[in-house]
Amino acid sequence: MDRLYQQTLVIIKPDAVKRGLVGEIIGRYEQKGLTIGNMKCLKPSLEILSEHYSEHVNQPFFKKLIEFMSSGEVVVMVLEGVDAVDVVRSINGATHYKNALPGTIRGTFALDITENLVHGSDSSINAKREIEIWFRSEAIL
Ligand code: IDP
Ligand code: MG
Repeated sequence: MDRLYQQTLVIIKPDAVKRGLVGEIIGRYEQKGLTIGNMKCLKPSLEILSEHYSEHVNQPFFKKLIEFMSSGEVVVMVLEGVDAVDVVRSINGATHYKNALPGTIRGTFALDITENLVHGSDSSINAKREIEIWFRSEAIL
């Protein structure tokens, strides 16, 4: 398989920020060799979260997810590197804490289905879509 240089979108969720795990989580991506292309801290609106999670709009957990994600500050990052999309998701671990392997971020720190510390794009196409959503209004400096 070819090695693809990719960008992916990571969100460090409000539970991780409240628990003081931002440095620990960013460190795991950096140790793997991924680099930070862009990064900011904000309290997301319901509108931007609805757009980001539009694929889940009909899921029973949607409202709880959006409320949780808007409950505090998050750190939004573009991470770059070889196969960044899949590498980030393997560092993050499985969505459900019971399935997340020890050593992954969720396997180490999560005990809740909703509050699972991190988001990582699930494909290169979605990474592009999500980067556009979260960073589109940036001024060109
Ligand atoms: P992912 O974050 O691993 O890509 P998705 O299936 O895209 O997982 O779900 C998005 C987010 O919605 C999850 O990270 C989690 O916070 C939340 N979520 C997913 N499934 C459930 C569920 O069954 N109950 C409650 N929350 C869920
Ligand atoms: Mg997902």
